[in-house]
Amino acid sequence: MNGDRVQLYFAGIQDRTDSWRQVFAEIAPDIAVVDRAPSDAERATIQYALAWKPAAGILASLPALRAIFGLGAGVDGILTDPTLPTNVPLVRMVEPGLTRGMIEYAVWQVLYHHRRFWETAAAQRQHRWLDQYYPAPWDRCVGVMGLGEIGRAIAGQLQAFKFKLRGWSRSPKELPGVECYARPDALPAFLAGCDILLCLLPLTPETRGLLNADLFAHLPMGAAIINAGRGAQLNEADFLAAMRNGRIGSATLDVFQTEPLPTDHPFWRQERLFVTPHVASITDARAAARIIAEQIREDQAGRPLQHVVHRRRGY
Ligand code: NDP
Ligand code: OXD
Repeated sequence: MNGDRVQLYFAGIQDRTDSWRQVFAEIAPDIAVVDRAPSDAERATIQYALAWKPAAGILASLPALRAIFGLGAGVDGILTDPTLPTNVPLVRMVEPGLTRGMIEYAVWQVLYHHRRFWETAAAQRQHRWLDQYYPAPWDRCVGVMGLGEIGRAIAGQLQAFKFKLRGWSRSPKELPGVECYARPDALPAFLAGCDILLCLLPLTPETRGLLNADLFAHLPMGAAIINAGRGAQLNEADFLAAMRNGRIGSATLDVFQTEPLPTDHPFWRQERLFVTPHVASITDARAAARIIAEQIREDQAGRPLQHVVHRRRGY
């Protein structure tokens, strides 16, 4: 405790520390932020942590920890710590601003590939007037991998454009206007119709390397891929080969195995590949601080936390 205030330790939130400190000071003055290496006395009393890529072992060194709040929707950067306490709930970020950003990004990129604007941009660089043909959206199928908070919201918005929509998830779903598939055995059937594939999966042992040559082979020739899930889901060598042989016609990648993407990485030079620097969406610190402060108050009052990660599933 810091006076009678509960303490929230910032664990590996990197360059966002200043803005998050300010937001908590403004929105939740009842919470004391610890944004540097904690003293021994603080270690003994810190009850909550806000984490993105914490140093391995740091969270295990806090014996009074009651909950870890992930700064983002994906908690893979926290779960990589082998010493992460298993008895402390890990809460992932569900925040309307984060979802809205993902909707904007996904709609922009689905339309970019649907209308082949990558071709228009290439023609502009050559000062070339390009007559383009494109099919009606109802003749184009968009497949959404991951029908969680974000995937569902995006599928809902894409309906306005009248695309044919498919979705794939771990457990079966029923969503209006979306042909839903579940589990690995349904993956080939799901992929077979997807002209534009959008990956919004969390990184888990099951999804690591999932976007590989076997999966690409089930897609229609020339399909577009958009990966805004996690970089480690994509087998980079298989992806480059699939772009070369035309199985993948065009792509957008927001997430990479190594971030920042190394300056000499072949992705930078790939025609028909649009690279964005893990900016599909960002957590709105102000809204998130309100959500975290509310969750802390609920926990202090003995009520359950929301959006707790299922450790065995990994998301
Ligand atoms: P959720 O936990 O709400 O949803 C995850 C979805 O993935 C669920 O539908 C789940 O299925 C499905 N899923 C998980 N594992 C599998 C599997 N093995 N096979 C099939 N489906 C699976 O997460 P969010 O929607 O909030 O976020 C998804 C991910 O998006 C994040 O983990 C993060 O990696 C990424 N993200 C990226 C951002 C960026 O800026 N690039 C920003 C925000 C998020 P089920 O419904 O059956 O549980
Ligand atoms: C997230 C992200 O997981 O920004 O929220 O990648």
